[in-house]
Amino acid sequence: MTAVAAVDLGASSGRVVRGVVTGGRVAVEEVHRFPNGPVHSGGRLHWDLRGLYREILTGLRLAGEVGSIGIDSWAVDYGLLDGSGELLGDPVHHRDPRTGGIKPEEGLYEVNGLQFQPFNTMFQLRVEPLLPRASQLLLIPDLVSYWLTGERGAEYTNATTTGLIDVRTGRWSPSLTRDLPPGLLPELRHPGDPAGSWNGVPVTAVGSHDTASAVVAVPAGTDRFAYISCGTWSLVGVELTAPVLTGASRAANFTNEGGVDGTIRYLRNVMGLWLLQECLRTWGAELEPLLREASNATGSTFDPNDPVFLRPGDMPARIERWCGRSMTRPEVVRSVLDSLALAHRDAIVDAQRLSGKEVEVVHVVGGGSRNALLCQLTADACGLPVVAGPAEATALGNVLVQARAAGAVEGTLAELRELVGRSQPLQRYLPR
Ligand code: LFR
Repeated sequence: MTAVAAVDLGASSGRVVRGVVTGGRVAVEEVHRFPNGPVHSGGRLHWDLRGLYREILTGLRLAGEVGSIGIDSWAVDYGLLDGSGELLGDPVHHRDPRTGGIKPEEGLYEVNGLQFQPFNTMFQLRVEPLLPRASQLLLIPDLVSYWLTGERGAEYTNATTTGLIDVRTGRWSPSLTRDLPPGLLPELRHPGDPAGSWNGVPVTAVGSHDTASAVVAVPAGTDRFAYISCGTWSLVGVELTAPVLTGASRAANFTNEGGVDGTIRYLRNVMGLWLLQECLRTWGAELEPLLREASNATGSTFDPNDPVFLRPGDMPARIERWCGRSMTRPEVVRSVLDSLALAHRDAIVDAQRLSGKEVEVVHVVGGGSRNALLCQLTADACGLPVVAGPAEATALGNVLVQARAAGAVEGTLAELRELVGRSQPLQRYLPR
């Protein structure tokens, strides 16, 4: 089959990947990678989306001849268009403090099923000064898709992270969108749907929420698995066929995000490798040597989900303050990994308790699957085997959904996952 191109924008880097599905195997090759991160401007944290778009175009040219293009990114953030389709200002970053004091109202969870995160799109819109001038809102992958094709739509998996979708109907909720300008939210489209074309190449909607794409490529050989999509965030949970909307689930801050093929991603956001990324940025240090030293260091544990860790800034100082002691760099790194492993365990225990789904293996996918110490500590904390890899799960999930839409591969999610398991090197960690 012809190759496809996957555009995958992450919070710390973006990439364009060329993927091929053939002979029951899937392979991806990175053709272009570029840095990403928060940009301070005008007193706000933004994304430089036009800069990213330039890199995406470079990547698509480097990808050569492809039969389809699919785009995914982090969730929640958006661009606003004016009546003539021009972008009104750089998209604001969800780590900007503008939604700091916001609280969810009673009854919200029962409608949208979403964990409370102050940065969910619906809360950002409450403090959005550009809203009166906006005629349409496009989430980040939909905005990139619009720039490529001139066509607008709202891809469903990512749209569920806005907080404005009714989790029972899978459509924009009339009650939750009542106060928004009419027509602000585009028509929904679903993974596999056509989404226009760029220079004659079809653009295909994929699980445009990066976590949705990553979960497609979890190489599970059983239904009884938990996943950790481990990157800037750790997204920890299970896959369900129906949402859990109980009071206990809301209190545990579990989210019911829309997945590919009508699944529910029942998960909790754990602060993830952001903690380490910000430590390294503060120190101006490299990860590898510190990880080696951290394997013999003694850490302290802290709650990685404490909101004090959400914003960019001096992370080691915040961790030391939380733990009430000063630490060497390897000790800080060890504290982060120990604390993440425990938070992974708590989320997996809670997911099983709240959903009734039993888990016998934990799959770690994404960049964090390369962190052997974190994988081992997670296996130890969970008392379950951890299967680590693929690191490129998001790009693989993006590629597979495009390949399936193009007819190059058939199958259910379970079959796509088997195919990933067959094609990608995986590492097993047994609990000690
Ligand atoms: C991961 C992710 C999470 C979402 C967070 C903010 O990259 O998409 O799923 O909660 O970023 O968008």
